[in-house]
Amino acid sequence: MVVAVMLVLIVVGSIVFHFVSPWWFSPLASNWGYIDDTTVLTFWITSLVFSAVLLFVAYCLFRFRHKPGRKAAYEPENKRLEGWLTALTAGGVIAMLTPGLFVWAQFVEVPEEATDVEVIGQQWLWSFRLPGADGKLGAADNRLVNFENTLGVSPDDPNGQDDVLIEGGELIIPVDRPVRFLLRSIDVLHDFYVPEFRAKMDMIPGSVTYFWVTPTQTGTYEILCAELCGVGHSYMRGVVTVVTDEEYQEWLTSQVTFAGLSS
Ligand SMILES: [Cu+2]
Repeated sequence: MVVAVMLVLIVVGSIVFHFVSPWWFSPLASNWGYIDDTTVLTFWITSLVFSAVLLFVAYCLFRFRHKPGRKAAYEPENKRLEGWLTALTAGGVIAMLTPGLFVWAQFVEVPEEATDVEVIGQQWLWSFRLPGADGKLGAADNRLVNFENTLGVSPDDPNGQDDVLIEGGELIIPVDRPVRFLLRSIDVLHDFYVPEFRAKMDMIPGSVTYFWVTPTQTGTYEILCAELCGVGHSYMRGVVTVVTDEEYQEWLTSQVTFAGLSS
């Protein structure tokens, strides 16, 4: 009986906690509201199942509690019940996975007009490279990394000469424009994550991963590393500021280019 009451309290407590909890999504600042929708749907389905299972166990504990002389009925097989439970479970899993597949299809399809911005992760700071006036990023290779060329930008690629390099500083991007983040790591695994954008991706040394996002709100957001990358992992934070297009153009032209740095 005590256990049955405890189970009911756990269900009630979990629901109350869900609604009064201060730990909820940070305000959305990108086009990825769909990701919130799929998360909320998963919450609904898993909490319904969680509550149903616990309340059922509590009911059974109460209904079939010990009484002198009462004997348990042995029923190892029940085809009908098994059929029902299999169908319900399959339905729940499909309901959780299907919306995710639709969102994923959009997530991997980068809009043609997206601007490339390179993000470079290293123990334990964030660096960025933005295309200059030509709108194109030059080639880069981790094998070119040295003390003068810390991000490994190819000095021979003409497209890279006007690239803007920001080492360990603040990333500025324009609002309402799709951005494709090209993600590189020059040492170990990292993961570029801006909670307000609701998107993240692992960065793998030797390859270039990517995701795209359209920031929809101006403001300053924190960049986190979401992949354990050594003792400084929790300090690996950066800042991205989303500004209006005019502010962005003004800021971009005031930056030093790769050619300017190497001359
Ligand atoms: Cu990291």
